[in-house]
Amino acid sequence: MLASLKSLAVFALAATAAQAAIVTYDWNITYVTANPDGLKERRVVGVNGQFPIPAINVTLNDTLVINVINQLDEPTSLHSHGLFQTGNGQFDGPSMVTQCPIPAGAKFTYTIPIEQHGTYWIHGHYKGHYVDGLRGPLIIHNINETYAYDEEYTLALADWYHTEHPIMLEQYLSIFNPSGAEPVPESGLINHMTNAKFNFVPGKTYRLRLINMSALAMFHFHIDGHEMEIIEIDGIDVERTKVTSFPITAAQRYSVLVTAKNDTSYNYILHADMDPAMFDVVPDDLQLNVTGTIVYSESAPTAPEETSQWLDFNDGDLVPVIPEETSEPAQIIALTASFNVLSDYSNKATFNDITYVQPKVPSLYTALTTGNYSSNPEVYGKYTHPLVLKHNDWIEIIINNNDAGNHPFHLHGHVFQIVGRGEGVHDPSKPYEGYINTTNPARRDTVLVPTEQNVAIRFRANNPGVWLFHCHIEWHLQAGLAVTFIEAPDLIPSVIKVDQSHYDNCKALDIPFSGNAAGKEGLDLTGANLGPDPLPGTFTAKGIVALVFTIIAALLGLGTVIWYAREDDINIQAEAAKARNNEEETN
Ligand SMILES: *[C@@H]1O[C@H](CO)[C@@H](O)[C@H](O)[C@H]1NC(C)=O
Ligand SMILES: *[C@@H]1O[C@H](CO)[C@@H](O)[C@H](O)[C@H]1NC(C)=O
Ligand SMILES: *[C@@H]1O[C@H](CO)[C@@H](O)[C@H](O)[C@H]1NC(C)=O
Ligand SMILES: *[C@@H]1O[C@H](CO)[C@@H](O)[C@H](O)[C@H]1NC(C)=O
Ligand SMILES: *[C@@H]1O[C@H](CO)[C@@H](O)[C@H](O)[C@H]1NC(C)=O
Ligand SMILES: *[C@@H]1O[C@H](CO)[C@@H](O)[C@H](O)[C@H]1NC(C)=O
Ligand SMILES: *[C@@H]1O[C@H](CO)[C@@H](O)[C@H](O)[C@H]1NC(C)=O
Ligand SMILES: *[C@@H]1O[C@H](CO)[C@@H](O)[C@H](O)[C@H]1NC(C)=O
Ligand SMILES: *[C@@H]1O[C@H](CO)[C@@H](O)[C@H](O)[C@H]1NC(C)=O
Ligand SMILES: [Cu+2]
Repeated sequence: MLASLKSLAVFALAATAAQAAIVTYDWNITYVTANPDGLKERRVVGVNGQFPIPAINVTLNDTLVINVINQLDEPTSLHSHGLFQTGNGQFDGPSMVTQCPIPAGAKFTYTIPIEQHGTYWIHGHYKGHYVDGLRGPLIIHNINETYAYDEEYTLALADWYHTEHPIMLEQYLSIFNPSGAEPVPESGLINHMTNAKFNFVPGKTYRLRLINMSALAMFHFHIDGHEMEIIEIDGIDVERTKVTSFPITAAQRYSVLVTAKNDTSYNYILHADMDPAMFDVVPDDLQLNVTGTIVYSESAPTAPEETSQWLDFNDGDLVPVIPEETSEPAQIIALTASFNVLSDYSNKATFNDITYVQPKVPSLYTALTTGNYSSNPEVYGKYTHPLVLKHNDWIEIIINNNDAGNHPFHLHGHVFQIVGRGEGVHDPSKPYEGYINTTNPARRDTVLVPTEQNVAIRFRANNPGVWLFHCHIEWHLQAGLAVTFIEAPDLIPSVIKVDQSHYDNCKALDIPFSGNAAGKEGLDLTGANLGPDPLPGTFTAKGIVALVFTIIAALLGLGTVIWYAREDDINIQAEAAKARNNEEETN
């Protein structure tokens, strides 16, 4: 059936060749020097010597071709966030999941048939390249848009750090950071600027496409003097919904329609307020409230600034224009997210006590090369946290957030329905009680699960491939908050075709590209990458640090100076966490 679907698609492409175009971008991924917040010049990752990187602009049914030359001094890869990549999972992008990364100096071409429309983004999926700047809009126009508007603007919201990601990552995951405090950004930016301007002409209707490209921050969006109507979330058109403000978490997208005023007597501020609840420490000089300007007339004064109310807006209330009914799940998977100091003494993230560790062979290549072992989760290695899904089953995932922070979870290769929300960690031995909506539920690809709450999502396993499911706070992904869905593994070899150019990446980097997670045959996993495991008993973070330092100090014959310095840090973090909790209570 899949084969015939595929040939149908090829036929349709041929039949409509007049409209459907091949849109090619040549992207040299390069280091660039930039100072986007005007506070510090630094090295960033850009494209063709430019930063911010150029937006990609295509139309439904086009084929997007990106010719990459990696001119960095380390490997890289690109993920087109939110695209289904049906039968095309070899181009999804996450390093060591669906491909070997592109080596320094190498060329690689992503070929992506466009089967959706709406607002997406493209970003690096190798280490933290996107935090260092490799992130840009990927806008897909519909052949006929669902809603009429005159003009459109894209607003890429992002947090910005003055330090390069690898340096911060090492500190974040070090044993000196047992509480897992994330690096706090120095700035928030709109379109990688501090003073973005958007020209409005009286009477016209504008579509604003908002993309949150943050590594950490959550924003609340609001425009002085203007009402907004939400019409799209994560590529899904929704019924017009009036709002004065809404939150947008890392990796989510919203489109809003805004009707311009009838006169040009004022210009107006638009606000993207970063939510400090996500930050362990809020430095005095951090500008949490990022602004831009709606310009009616260069000479007009700015309308008095409003303070927006942050609304407790529920994306589950948004109604998709094209309904999709849900179905009773054939498989229910409960995943509990926690952060703990693990057996390597660093603070790591786990789903059901497993922290994600990359395999030696990209998981997709394991699915392609292990024959009928590919349906056995063991071949993917315990620490990729493989979950095998049967073709066309409805899958329900109950995501429990057992952590003090909020987490935006993203599924590759799908949109999912938001069917339930509840308090606390759901007990899997009991029936789930949090169902809120099984009638055309809201669909999207990234959902926020607030602290100590759970969310139930559903999707149909109709896209054979290997799809990562992870927290989109980059720090948390690096800390291991991910699982791997192995969807319809029996069909993967007939649906997904990987050509030599993919394996050339592996060869150049000396990465094996067949066999199980250890690069061996059958279930012989000797030599597979292993992760740290939960520590036995009830170690506290502080107790562990004290223990580690006692050992290190003894081994190195160091005095107590460093230890006291670090203890101060820990106290500062504890104070910050306390302040944050108080703040959350008063909100
Ligand atoms: C777009 O592609 C789909 C399937 O590939 C096809 O059914 C549809 O007719 C195409 N639309 C246009 C306007 O070409
Ligand atoms: C990319 O780099 C190559 C080799 O340096 C150069 O020939 C080419 O013009 C560059 N392309 C773009 C789009 O900058
Ligand atoms: C994007 O493409 C559309 C349709 O092809 C075109 O009308 C529009 O001007 C393009 N926008 C940008 C920013 O290139
Ligand atoms: C788009 O709209 C035009 C004009 O109304 C119509 O002729 C065409 O069939 C529509 N195309 C699709 C794919 O709906
Ligand atoms: C983007 O998402 C992050 C993480 O959830 C959040 O802290 C930040 O405020 C968001 N930004 C916007 C503009 O919504
Ligand atoms: C602008 O003027 C038109 C016609 O007078 C009116 O229908 C419309 O509501 C006005 N729009 C706004 C945003 O005030
Ligand atoms: C940011 O904006 C919010 C909402 O308008 C307001 O409550 C808060 O005080 C502002 N924060 C700062 C630091 O200005
Ligand atoms: C469920 O979603 C539908 C459409 O998406 C909406 O009309 C309805 O109000 C929602 N019901 C509940 C209980 O949220
Ligand atoms: C696996 O496939 C081989 C042939 O390729 C077959 O002989 C064997 O019985 C199969 N094993 C299982 C468990 O299906
Ligand atoms: Cu997270």
